[in-house]
Amino acid sequence: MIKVATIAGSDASGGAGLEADLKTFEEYGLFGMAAVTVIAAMDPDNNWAHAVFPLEESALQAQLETIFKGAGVEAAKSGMLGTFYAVERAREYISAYKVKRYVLDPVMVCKGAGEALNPELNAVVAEKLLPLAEVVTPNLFEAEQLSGLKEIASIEQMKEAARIIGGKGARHVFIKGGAKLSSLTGGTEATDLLFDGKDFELVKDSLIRTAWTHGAGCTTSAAITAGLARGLSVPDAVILAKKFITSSLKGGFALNQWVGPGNPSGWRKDRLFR
Ligand code: PXL
Repeated sequence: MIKVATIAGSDASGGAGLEADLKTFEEYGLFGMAAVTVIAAMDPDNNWAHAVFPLEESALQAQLETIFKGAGVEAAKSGMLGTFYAVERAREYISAYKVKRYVLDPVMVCKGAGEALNPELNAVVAEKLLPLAEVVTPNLFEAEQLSGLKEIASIEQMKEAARIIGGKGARHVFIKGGAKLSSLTGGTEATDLLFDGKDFELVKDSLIRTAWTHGAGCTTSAAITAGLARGLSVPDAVILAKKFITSSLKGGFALNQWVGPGNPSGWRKDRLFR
């Protein structure tokens, strides 16, 4: 059995966070483990406002011991970390246990929540975690924050951001232009960019026009992690993850009036009922 772990927040609504990660690992036939950093809950009586409850440091550390010392992993990802100590503990365990296939999802926003989360953490995440990352998976907003570029609205600007972020230590930078880049450029496909420190590769798939995208970032980085755990190269893991997220978005649905998650099991329906 191939073991894989996520260090991430719990999204009680099930669409993002470690719930999305574990569902995705399962679809790849892997054994998923999770260290919870924060618990996110949403208020049905107040427009689905997000509340984030950090776990105390000793509880996080005990989970990291369980996973990295107690079991070992082929690959790991981190998602929402939420506190300075979670960033530091993630760094400590990923480096002490020499997790080479580490995917950094630099979660800075939640779709629907509207505002940036923990902006004070971004510089620390960049400094401590980018140098460990086999792949970092920013969306356009996160790529702007990590690169310092004001606005990324074209493939050329994505390339420039990727060069800057690669210069901060990540071995591969995967910037998700997705539907947002299409709407900025009038493109007809969802286009992302992979940079390996030298060459660029555009990664495209059909644009799924949907509002039900909650958890898409988490699912994408989990799928890349899962592919790496299975021994795929980074480009192959990214291309497979792109197909996976397209199916997941096709399977998206309205959970309620505020939010709609993708569905990581969407690819099975696609395959069975094509
Ligand atoms: O989609 C970003 C995200 C990541 N992790 C957790 C979340 C969210 C957004 O809601 O709740 C735990």
